[in-house]
Amino acid sequence: MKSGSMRKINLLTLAMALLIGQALAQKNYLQESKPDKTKRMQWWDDATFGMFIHWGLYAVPAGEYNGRGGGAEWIMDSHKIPVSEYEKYAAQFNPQRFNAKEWVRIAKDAGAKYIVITSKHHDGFSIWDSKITEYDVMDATPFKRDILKELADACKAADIQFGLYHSIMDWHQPDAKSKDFPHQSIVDPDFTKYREQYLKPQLKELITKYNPSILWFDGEWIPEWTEEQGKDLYNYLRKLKPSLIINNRIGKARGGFQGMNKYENAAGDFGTPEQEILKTSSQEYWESCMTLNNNWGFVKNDNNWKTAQSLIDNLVDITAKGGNYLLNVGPSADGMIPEPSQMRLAEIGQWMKINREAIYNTKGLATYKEGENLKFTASNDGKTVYAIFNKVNGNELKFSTIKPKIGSQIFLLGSKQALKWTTTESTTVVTLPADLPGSFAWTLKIQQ
Ligand code: H79
Repeated sequence: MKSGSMRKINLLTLAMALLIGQALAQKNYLQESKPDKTKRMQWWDDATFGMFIHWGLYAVPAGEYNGRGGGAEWIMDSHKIPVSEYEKYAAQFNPQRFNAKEWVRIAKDAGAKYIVITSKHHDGFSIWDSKITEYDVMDATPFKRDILKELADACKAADIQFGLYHSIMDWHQPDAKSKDFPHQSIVDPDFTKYREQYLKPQLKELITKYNPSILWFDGEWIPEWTEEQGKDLYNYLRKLKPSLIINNRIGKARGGFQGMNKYENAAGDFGTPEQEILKTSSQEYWESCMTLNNNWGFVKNDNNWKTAQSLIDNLVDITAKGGNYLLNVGPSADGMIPEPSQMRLAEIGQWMKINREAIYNTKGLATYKEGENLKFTASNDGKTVYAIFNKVNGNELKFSTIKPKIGSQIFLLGSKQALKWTTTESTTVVTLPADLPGSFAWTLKIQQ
């Protein structure tokens, strides 16, 4: 039998539990402390290099509609293809050569530490087994395999972080119809309904089923989407998975293709320059996403491939400015990452084998400017400086913005011999070996 005071204590405990529960439920993830954010972002910041994958129904037309070229993942819009027409590509989507393990191997061998794949692009097609729509790979295609499940599993097995790109704009959901795309003839769209009964449930499904580490939003610029909705979504998602890392396109703060925020206290964890690299470092986290040729989605006639040299130069430039590099592949409708993409990724991987130390777990030293051919990074503890150069004049490398301490040892990554160096008031001169290891760019490791 309980005494009166016991009952009081029990009631008090219950009331406290309810209060705590409520506080937790209302936790505002937008007010995270700086140390908490630093901790959450650490693996991502250290990873530096990721592989983006744009894959969906648009791989079927591959940049051509009714004999006319133009458009890749935007082909539905470029040619004003009606929804009922575009839907027919689903019947042709049967990528028999798709092999998740192979894609993850390609990413890992390139040195990528994470992948981000389009769960749904602007065309609205879901490449996973979604219970919320039949416009997905299971119900609408002959392929009937859960692409995201296979990739999430392969990533887990290979210790690669798994991320999902997700378009807020959706050209297939009638209620998501935007004023910006008037060619979809839908009367009375209900954007709130799309948001609450389609977008959020699909994202919840993605988080519960595939446990992504990153959510990468896009298509946020339609006028129907607001910063307030972005903030609400941010809290909703972090509550489902507190460690999630989410890009700034969840809200409205992005200032065009340069990708950084136009105002303070916006939703999202990192800026997203698209097809460009910041001029210098930033106080904010950022990631440049870039293509290997001209397009994100597969386009059969797009042969404008970047050279391995320029890709590695970009990686070094971005790392030296403290950013991440998200490099895209657009697999074809048979499930293959294009051969020219594979070749370039493999070249990056070869380069990474020698120079990885200067890239991962580093911070950028963008204030040290020595022209376009010499960039600096430092180990997270600041004790080691890396000087990465892509041009050699004779057998000497000279620099003046960084002065090695007396007694510092200087090595070339990929060779064991300590190098001779001298320094004057203004300039340090390092004598390089006759044969440099590997190609494209080389790294001096300066132990301070
Ligand atoms: O998924 C890839 C592209 O399909 C998608 N983002 C990458 C990662 C994309 N690239 N470009 N666009 C979409 C076109 C968007 C152009 C604009 Fe705007 C939207 C011009 C004006 C509104 C973004 C926001 C650029 C300037 C402001």
